[in-house]
Amino acid sequence: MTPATPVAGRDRLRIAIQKSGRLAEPARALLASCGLSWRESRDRLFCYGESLPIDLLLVRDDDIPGLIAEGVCDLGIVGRNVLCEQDLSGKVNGSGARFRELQPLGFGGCRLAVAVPDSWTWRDASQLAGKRIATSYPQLLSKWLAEQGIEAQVVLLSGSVEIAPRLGQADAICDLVSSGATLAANQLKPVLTLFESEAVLAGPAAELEDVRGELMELLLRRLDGALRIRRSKLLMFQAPRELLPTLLPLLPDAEAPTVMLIDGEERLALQALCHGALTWQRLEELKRAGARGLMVLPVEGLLA
Ligand code: PRT
Ligand code: ZN
Repeated sequence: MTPATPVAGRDRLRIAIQKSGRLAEPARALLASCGLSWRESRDRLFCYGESLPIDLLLVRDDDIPGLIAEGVCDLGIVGRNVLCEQDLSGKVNGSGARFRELQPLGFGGCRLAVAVPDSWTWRDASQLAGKRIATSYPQLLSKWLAEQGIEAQVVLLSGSVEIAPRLGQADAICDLVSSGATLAANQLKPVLTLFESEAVLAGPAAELEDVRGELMELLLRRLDGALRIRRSKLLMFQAPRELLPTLLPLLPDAEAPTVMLIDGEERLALQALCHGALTWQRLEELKRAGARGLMVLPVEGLLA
């Protein structure tokens, strides 16, 4: 593989995303919310950017770090698990990091966990010593085992890892878990979390110097806005004027709220952009503190 040097003459930014699978739709939706649109090609592997010179390459997620490292793509949306596993294997092979995480994207959340048969009485990690552990993430698992000082046999499987103990191929597994339903269906229980993952925007280890660097900056700015919008809600309510000092501390995640006096200045109407989750519990707490007519509205656009 050649290092991440820009391919001469390319003045369009190219982003690799998963063609199909868990991250495919959310990745496209996120990029679309940044104002990108594309013309689909007939083979559906390449999408030509129409609103901006930013094209999509639709590939398998495992290929994304390599495509960035080779300079075939400038950016990619991929699970942190895939990025770190391949980063470690690059380091193990002596070639060093050629890609890096630029921005977590807030979807595709999961964790890499060790799971053991339900029948095990679990105490601690030392029980893994001398055991066979099946995984598709040999680098992340080996690194963790080395850090813990545990000697165990890593059994590399490319798929269906959770069935390995029943087939007698392994004693335990190390695999991605989200709901945990797959583990439970295979009479396994998660006992340790090695690594927390989510979809991330990945880019080359070195900065892009040409026009693509400017496009990347523009995209990162829009992504930042789009991600903030996803987390943000507009909260509105009314309350007696004198309750403001009690109500404001209940809004620690709000940007400087707008407060208007109404009803002959007896009452206030407040609106605040909140960046944390506005749960029922929080709304009930505000109501108990005197807020009335509480309303939570989605935010369509945000420009600081
Ligand atoms: O075809 P391609 O190679 O592109 O896709 P893939 O089959 O390798 O990947 P895909 O689409 O399954 O996953 C893409 C990425 O989604 C992963 O690299 C993770 O970053 C992320 N992700 C999030 C997950 C899960 N959640 C997840 N639950 N990837 C896999 N799983 C597996 C899990 O291991 C279990 O076997 O899904 C199964 C169901 O999980 P539970 O815990 O909800 O039962
Ligand atoms: Zn894959």
